[in-house]
Amino acid sequence: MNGYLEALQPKLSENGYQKLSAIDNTKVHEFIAKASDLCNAEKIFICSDSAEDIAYVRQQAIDSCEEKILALPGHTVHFDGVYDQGRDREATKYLVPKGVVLSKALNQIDRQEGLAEVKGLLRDSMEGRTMIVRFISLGPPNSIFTVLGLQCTDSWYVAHSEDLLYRPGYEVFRRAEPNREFLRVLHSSGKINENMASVEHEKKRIYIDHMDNTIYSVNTQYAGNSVGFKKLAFRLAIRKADREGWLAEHMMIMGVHGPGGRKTYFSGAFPSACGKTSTAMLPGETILGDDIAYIRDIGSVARAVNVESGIFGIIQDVNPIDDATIYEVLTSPGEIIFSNVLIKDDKPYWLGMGSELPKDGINFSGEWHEGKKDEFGNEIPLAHKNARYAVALKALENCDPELDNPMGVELSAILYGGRDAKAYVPVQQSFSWEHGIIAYGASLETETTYATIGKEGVPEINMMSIQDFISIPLGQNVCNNLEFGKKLKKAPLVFGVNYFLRDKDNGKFLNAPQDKHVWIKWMELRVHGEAGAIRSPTGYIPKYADLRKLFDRVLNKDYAEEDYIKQFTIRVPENLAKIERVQRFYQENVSDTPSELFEILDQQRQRLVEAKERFGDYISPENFEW
Ligand code: SPV
Ligand code: MN
Repeated sequence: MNGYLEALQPKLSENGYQKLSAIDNTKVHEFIAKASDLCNAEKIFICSDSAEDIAYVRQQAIDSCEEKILALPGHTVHFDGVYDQGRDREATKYLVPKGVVLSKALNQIDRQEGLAEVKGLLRDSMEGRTMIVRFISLGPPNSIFTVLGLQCTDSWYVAHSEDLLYRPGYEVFRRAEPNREFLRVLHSSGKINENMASVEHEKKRIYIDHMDNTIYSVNTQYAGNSVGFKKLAFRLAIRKADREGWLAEHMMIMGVHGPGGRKTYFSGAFPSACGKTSTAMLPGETILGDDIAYIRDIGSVARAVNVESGIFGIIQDVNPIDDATIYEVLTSPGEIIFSNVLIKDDKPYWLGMGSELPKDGINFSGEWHEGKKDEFGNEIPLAHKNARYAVALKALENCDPELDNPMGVELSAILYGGRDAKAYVPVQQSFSWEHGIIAYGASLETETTYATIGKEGVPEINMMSIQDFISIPLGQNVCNNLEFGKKLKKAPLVFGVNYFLRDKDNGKFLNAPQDKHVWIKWMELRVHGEAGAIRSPTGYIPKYADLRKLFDRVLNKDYAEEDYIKQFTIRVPENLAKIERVQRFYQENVSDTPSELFEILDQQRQRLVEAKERFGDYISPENFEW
């Protein structure tokens, strides 16, 4: 027995003590002992991932009132505080040791100062509470991809969510060598009110200490800030991947089903609320992951795993028309945690669900009725726009069978999708790996959305949709992506998609949400060399005849040529302006930008200028078939 185990013994049950002693890793015991000392937990519960422990965690989430039972079997609801409804960029900081410089685009604080501050906030935060300890395997266990994680939290809701969203890791820790590396998370909800929501939002802190592979999170419960293996450990994984020569990406992974029963895997990076989950959940396709992927070069092929094993998805606009598969899951029995929806008669309601909505109920603001105002006089919506659900992938009929393949799946295509009202066409294929990484990935533009706290609709560059999580110099991330593909025998094709293009005259969206299914099927044909394309200045774009067939086959829709022309017209001024913005962003913010980025953007500018000289500002796709 080591000193840490000894110190922990009084707070553990006999069984808990046995479970913890079975893990032969002093660093594990040390982290738990220090966490418990700092937070002054009354008791410690070690979750071994046995059916009994899992059931206990779920029951405690209900008994503690962090979750309430809903009408359908397996459904519960959790509410986060009014000021705790999304990831919090301002409260999230990297701890930077003296003498180390991080990109100025990253929110940061001196390491010593930050540690003192966050530990001050965590001190005694678990007085009278139980600290729950969870062991997680990020990626399938016992695979080259596996990264281990350990979280201490005082929230049963957080512990329960981890059960739905991650693979169990206790047995992996138990069998691992004594000095096995792992990521650490310490979370406390801090002071909570009668509704069990964190109240001291001005003292919310999420600090990332990469020196110690540790994340500290306090005074928050929103899962994106508290479930450490979501975006918090992801930030540490990006550093690890950088050191070890692989990629940790904010990407979904899906199996796209093509002619003759073949299946082709795509991964896709989209900023929050830009259609990532609904792409991965398209009816008839299979989902392998919806948020975070680890990608490695194995035998000169890009192979990917889902870091997680569940979905923490946005539940706005999920209805039988736009998101049939998810809608079906959310309205059927099965284990689901809803958060920040409206509850009426024990049933969940959300914005854009496609049916009549109640005029009152309980939501994140407490008792709610139509017209209720917040303290600033703004109307409180029925449900938060960033309301979410947590569900295990295995509970879904469309879960891809390769989810736990320790070798991952071979990626044939990578998608980058932004929120671009003006410039990029709905779908295009890059001329090369490098062109795709730069012109689509590194140039990804979006608008801030409700998934983070702050103003909505502010345009911004969100490099590879990873900007909020990047923990290495931004230019280094571009280089890592460029190099990764250059080394592959056959790099995945790179596509840019844009579900948010608007009519330049009336401002209306040019596509219905379902149209993305056609783009996916077109890309699948491109991977197999079964669809033609037109070379435009910004990439290869689809031919009308191919899309027409696909619209008919996939959506049973007549696709008018006039719509095609509107959607695939190359808008030269808007594209030139985009290049300007991207260049300026890298020039001003990213001192280590590789020169290849500027060269590739210059080439794109050149192609646009030449096309403009021949055809004018707005160029219908037919013109490019020379
Ligand atoms: C996202 O916003 O990208 C999410 C949810 O996947 S969160 O856990 O908040 O990051
Ligand atoms: Mn995400």
